[in-house]
Amino acid sequence: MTPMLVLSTRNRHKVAELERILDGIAVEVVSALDLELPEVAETGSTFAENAMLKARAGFAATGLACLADDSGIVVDALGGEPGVDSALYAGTHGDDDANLALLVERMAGVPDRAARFVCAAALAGPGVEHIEEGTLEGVLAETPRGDGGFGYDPILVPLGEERTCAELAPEEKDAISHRGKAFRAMRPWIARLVAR
Ligand code: ITT
Repeated sequence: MTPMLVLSTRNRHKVAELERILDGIAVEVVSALDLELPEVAETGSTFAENAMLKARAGFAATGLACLADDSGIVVDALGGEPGVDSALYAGTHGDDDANLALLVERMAGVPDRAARFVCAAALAGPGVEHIEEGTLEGVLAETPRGDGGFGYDPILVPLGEERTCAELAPEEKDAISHRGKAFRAMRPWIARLVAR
């Protein structure tokens, strides 16, 4: 029987990216949305803490090995904001359009445009807890461009690119993204866990 792995996220965009990034691992992936798991309070002060809170909650609720992602955008000129609060920057959790609009407004005319996407991936399963992190360095465009991806993708231009993340093909984003790096580093841990 194929082992099951729970993705402890309620964000459909993340589920789609993670299914692509984890493709080829011999596990059947189900999401917190599929299982209708309750929302987890993100009370940690770092991406890693919040990712592990979500992974542990998924493992506790299902008894199945569980992967979670906590991620966001860190902007130097804003002292690291919105950071772990990226999903509720403008006040309503997951309102991508309002969050993006607020960041565009706060960064209007600001010369230092350095920013990065950060992702902490957490795995919690029987006798195993592990964290991997990935970042994607870039600069903020003045005006959002592109309709791919989600969240802050239309404003982050990866270093060495002229396009925003929302103008990249999904596979191009996966190859360089914070999420791609963190979850590819997690693959051997997942493989070891399901091989037991
Ligand atoms: P779960 O907690 O259920 O996984 P969430 O959307 O609430 O879903 P987070 O708390 O990790 O997830 O918040 C992540 C926010 O950071 C998300 O709302 C996006 O606005 C932003 N974000 C994360 N990854 C991104 C990416 O690859 N591209 C653009 N924005 C991203």
